Amino acid sequence: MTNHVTLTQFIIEQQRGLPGVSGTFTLLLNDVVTACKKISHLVNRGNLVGVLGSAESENVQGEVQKKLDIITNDIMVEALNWTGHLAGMASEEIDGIIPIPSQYPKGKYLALFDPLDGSSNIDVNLAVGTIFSILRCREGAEPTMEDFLRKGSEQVCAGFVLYGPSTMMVLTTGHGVNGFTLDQDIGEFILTHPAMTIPAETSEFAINMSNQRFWEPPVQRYIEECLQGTEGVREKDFNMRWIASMVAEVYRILTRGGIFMYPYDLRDPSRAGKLRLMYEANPMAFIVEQAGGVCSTGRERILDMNPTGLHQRVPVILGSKNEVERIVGYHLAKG
Ligand code: AHM
Ligand code: MG
Repeated sequence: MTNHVTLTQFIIEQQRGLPGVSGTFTLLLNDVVTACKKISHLVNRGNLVGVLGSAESENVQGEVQKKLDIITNDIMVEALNWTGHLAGMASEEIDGIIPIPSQYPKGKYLALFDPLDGSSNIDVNLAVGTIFSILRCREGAEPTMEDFLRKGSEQVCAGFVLYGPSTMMVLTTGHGVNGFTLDQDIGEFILTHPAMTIPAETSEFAINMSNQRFWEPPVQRYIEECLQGTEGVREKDFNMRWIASMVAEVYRILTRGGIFMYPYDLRDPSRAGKLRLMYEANPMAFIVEQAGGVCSTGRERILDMNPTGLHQRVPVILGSKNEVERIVGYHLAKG
């Protein structure tokens, strides 16, 4: 029989070698895994269990919520709030800090998550995902906003689960990136994609072209040069993908390279992009950098940004090193 490595076994063995590790982190990760397995089951059952469609409500950011946005948020909160491993949480679906109910013990970590990323895809049966970020917290005190608003470079762990043809978890604790496939028969995530790396070169880009007229000149220039193909300065043809689900785009880039952009948008300076720093851009940036890629706003490394709000939006340009660096170069050339 093949000796499969489960996610729990992998994390225990990885943590064993590290100084000052108590095992709490492994238990916390198991809580996240439990929640994601529940979400995977619901996403897979779809309308058999009546979870598709709009909830006819809006979240704090004025976005129409799907029923599953609310259900998956509740699953995450209820799986994480009682186990004693967290001091607090934050979610795309909730305005402020989500406290740990007073009857439960508090732990030394904070979890930030987007429970159902790409939820516009859910009703058309396309890929969605869960993104999470783990920060360390001061012990013994109720966490404040200051405890949450920390640079992405301070994350101790980041991951996402892609609910696609297979359910996959991709994880980093700052020692490379590993991918695990959910074996539905035994209910365990199994290590199937060890040491994932992003090739530095690519000929594939992902951007929502319908926003083209709102992009800044450096992004206009980059995409125009890609579209010119062999007849332009790049002297090669490019391919394009847009899944409208960041988890699926990042997973594709982790497996075959590529570049993904939701760039600065000139429409509304108060919303400098679509994606949220704390629970979308930061965890993805940690994963992408650990796999050898680059993640930038075009002007600044995402992981170096000083956060100003839980739901702050930022421009995101991530993926294969040489291409992201080229676009950053175009931004710098502009001055
Ligand atoms: P969401 O968190 O509300 O689902 O929004 C984030 C998603 C990303 O996964 C994806 O890259 C992007 O929104 C797609 O946006 P668009 O619908 O403009 O193509
Ligand atoms: Mg999202």
